[in-house]
Amino acid sequence: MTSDAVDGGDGKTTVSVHGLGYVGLPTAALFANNGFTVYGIDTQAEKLERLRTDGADFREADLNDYVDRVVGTDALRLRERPIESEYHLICVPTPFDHDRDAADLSYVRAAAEGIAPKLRPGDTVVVESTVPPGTTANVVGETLERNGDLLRETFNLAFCPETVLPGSILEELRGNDRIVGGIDDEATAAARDLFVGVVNGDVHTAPDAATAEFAKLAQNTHRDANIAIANELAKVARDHGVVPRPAFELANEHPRVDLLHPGPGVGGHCLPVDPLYLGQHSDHVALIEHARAINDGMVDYVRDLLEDGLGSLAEKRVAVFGLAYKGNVADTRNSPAKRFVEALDETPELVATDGGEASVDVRVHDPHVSDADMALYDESAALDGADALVFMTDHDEFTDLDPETVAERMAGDVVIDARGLTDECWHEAELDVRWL
Ligand code: SAJ
Repeated sequence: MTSDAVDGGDGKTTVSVHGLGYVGLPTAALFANNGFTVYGIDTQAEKLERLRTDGADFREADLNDYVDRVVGTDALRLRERPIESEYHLICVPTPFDHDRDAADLSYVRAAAEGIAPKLRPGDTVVVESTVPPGTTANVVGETLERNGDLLRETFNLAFCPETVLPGSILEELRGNDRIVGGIDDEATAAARDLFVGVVNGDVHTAPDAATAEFAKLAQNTHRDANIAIANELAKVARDHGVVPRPAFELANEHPRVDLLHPGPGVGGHCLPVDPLYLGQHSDHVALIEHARAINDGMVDYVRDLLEDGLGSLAEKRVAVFGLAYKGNVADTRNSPAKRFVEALDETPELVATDGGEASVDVRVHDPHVSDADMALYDESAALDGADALVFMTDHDEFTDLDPETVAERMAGDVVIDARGLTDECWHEAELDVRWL
């Protein structure tokens, strides 16, 4: 053992988690809470310092406790540089580079470069970041070999996709089934051994790493495409004068029909991006790309509904309820609500009643979001005197609103419900509700 080859001093299995973001931090906490000695590696010193002093910056109650219990203890040791470990989990971001039309694998490469010199025969590297099929064996495998002393046959390399669902991170991390696929049977078995120790779900083995990588992308692509058909059918329903959601509920009475919920589009760190990875080495993605375009186009559709309701946006006050990408989370990554607000703010050529230039006064309210780079209003400041109210996120707080009170507080009567939060009572309160 070299000077920095720490085994926790107590014979516990050592796991290094590379990248302490939305996926890595809960993953590190999961292992640290289950009897492993965990090294939380992140290249950002400020992030580590924040973790040490303030604990987790997640806003999910259960998860905070779970993380706080181990941060700063011997179970979870925070470090800036890689260290020798039996297992290395790569949990770094893999954003989509729209200019190159390809996944940006620079963080994955950098993590592998850091791990390579610390790798010992028999150690196991597991990629958790979502990547195009072939990345684990080719990009990660080659980077590890090139930057270290070991040949691929001497260490284990596998892919095991993360299953983090904002809003239920802890529950799903512990309870979901996992898929593991190694570059050979030994690697698959080594990665499987690790996860069976911490998850309650089944750990399924894939024939190879590429199959596991593909399966992860297929899951999120399936969901994105199913949301797209719900969105398209909602628009068609409206063209026929049919309110979409009640019609969907009836359609779903069929045992083999399960329409998802229409909405203002798809946000978050996974669904808007993962389907694009499938197009990297394949031309057979017409439906997948079309589904992406339908979901991205929903922001403009909601904007059109609003403009139809108000006649013109000029000099109007619009209350937007919800900035997070989905209900009951504080996460605004790729949020359709954010794009909607930006589109309203940038509405061109609005003319005031006196013939001058006009703008639209957009007031965003989100009880879950506090760190957005746009101004946020409390409920009254957003709602009182508004000409229109738009529901962009299905937070529980919004379903508790009383339509009679809302009607009294607003100056106008237009309500655009892109999330199915309101019912007939809102019409009875003489509000002009337009449902998606
Ligand atoms: N949405 C709809 N209609 C629906 C369902 C969702 O418009 O019927 C929208 C949401 O409002 C949100 C977006 O889709 O903007 C995505 O939300 P989500 O809850 O479907 O999924 P994510 O992105 O939070 O997490 C997904 C999950 N994948 C699947 O359900 C297949 C999660 O299990 C994965 O762990 C996660 O991606 C991931 O990390 O890959």
